[in-house]
Amino acid sequence: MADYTQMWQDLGLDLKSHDALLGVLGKAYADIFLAQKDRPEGMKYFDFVMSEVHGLRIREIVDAKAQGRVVVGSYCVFVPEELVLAVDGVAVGLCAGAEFGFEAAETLLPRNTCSLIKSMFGFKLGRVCPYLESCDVVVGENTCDGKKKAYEIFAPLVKDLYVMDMPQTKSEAGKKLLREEYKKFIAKLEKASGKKITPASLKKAIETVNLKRKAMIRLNALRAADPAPISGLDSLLISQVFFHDDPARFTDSVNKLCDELEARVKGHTGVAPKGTTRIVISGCPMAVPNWKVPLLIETSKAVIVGEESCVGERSTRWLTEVKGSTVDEMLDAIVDRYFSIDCAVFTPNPTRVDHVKEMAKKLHANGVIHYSLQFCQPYIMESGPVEKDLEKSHVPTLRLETDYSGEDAGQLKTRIEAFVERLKKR
Ligand code: BJ8
Repeated sequence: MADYTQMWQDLGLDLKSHDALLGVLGKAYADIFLAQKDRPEGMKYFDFVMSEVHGLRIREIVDAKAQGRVVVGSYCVFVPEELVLAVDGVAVGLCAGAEFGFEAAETLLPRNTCSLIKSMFGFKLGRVCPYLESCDVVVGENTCDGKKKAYEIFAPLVKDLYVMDMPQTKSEAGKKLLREEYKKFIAKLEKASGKKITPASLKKAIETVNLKRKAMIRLNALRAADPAPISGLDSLLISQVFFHDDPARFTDSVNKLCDELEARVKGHTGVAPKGTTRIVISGCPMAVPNWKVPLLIETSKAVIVGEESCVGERSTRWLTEVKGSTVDEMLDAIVDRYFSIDCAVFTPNPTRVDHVKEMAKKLHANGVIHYSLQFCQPYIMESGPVEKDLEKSHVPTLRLETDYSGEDAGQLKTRIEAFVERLKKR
């Protein structure tokens, strides 16, 4: 990696802590990802992206800012990337998946807060995230109670926190609220960027994001093959990169990888022997560099073939219909698309378990591992009924609750291995 010290300094990063974080991240990446066997050649692009995750991509974002483009960060897949692109902005996902700065975070938050929220504070208080420090606007969303209240405390820490209200029910009133909030968000984006959204700019943005999602749909479908042509770890990594890479370049790289995976499927080659136990993961999002549970699964003689998560199919399965000739008409299509997302903050939320079942079937999974972060009420609460429903449908399910620490790795590994054994005996 080139020397980016000046750029990091200009962004206000704490260079010492940042260096330490990059050191840990680089080692973990080599141990977890580069050590895998039979990886597709196409993963080289993603290895490069990760080696430059705080370097080249940040340089691109800083250059985009210098050209007058607005940088908008968000913590949730309910924030429409299409609207950000329509003002020629740069959209970046900010969720963090590392146990960093938790002590500082706990001076502002209760200890029993989920790791994702603590990490969001830890990265800010420790000044180690160049994505967050590059943002002109940070968008919060009133989804779970944890985030909702955390944004009140987060607001004074960032330059411009814009909070969007979110529906909690899949009702007509809920949909109306989402539309109103997206309308207000358009006004915010236009003000922040000094650019107006036009039918042409919005149509182009919808098409760009659709292409990105289509590439992920193509990738996810290829994982139905046995042997699995790509590991769950690599697939998760791609889903994580989805949130901060340049959209067109990302789409192109995923499609090139898919060409290679198609050849693998035809040639019956993969990352694990044919007949390896196949798992679908379902639950909370796994933000980069949260690779703990997938690593434990894939080192327990199993392969992950799908992720029912916001860092996974929940953010890619729906496309926005390209229809209408006015911004308002196109916004209707955007609202339709986003209102389909079945996050556990909705009550009731029946389509989510249907999607888990559908994924398990189409990806020929032997079982589902439900993953919840500790103190995440929506997903923990939902995990009981989801497990019951899946087991009733003859889909064996294991429920895990964990955090970002490595302390429970041994215990989790024992449970995962026992579950894989159970699946083998069926
Ligand atoms: S659409 S899943 S990205 S809200 S883990 S902070 S829910 S207490 S992240 Fe999410 Fe949007 Fe929903 Fe997806 Fe709260 Fe749970 Fe923490 Fe969570």
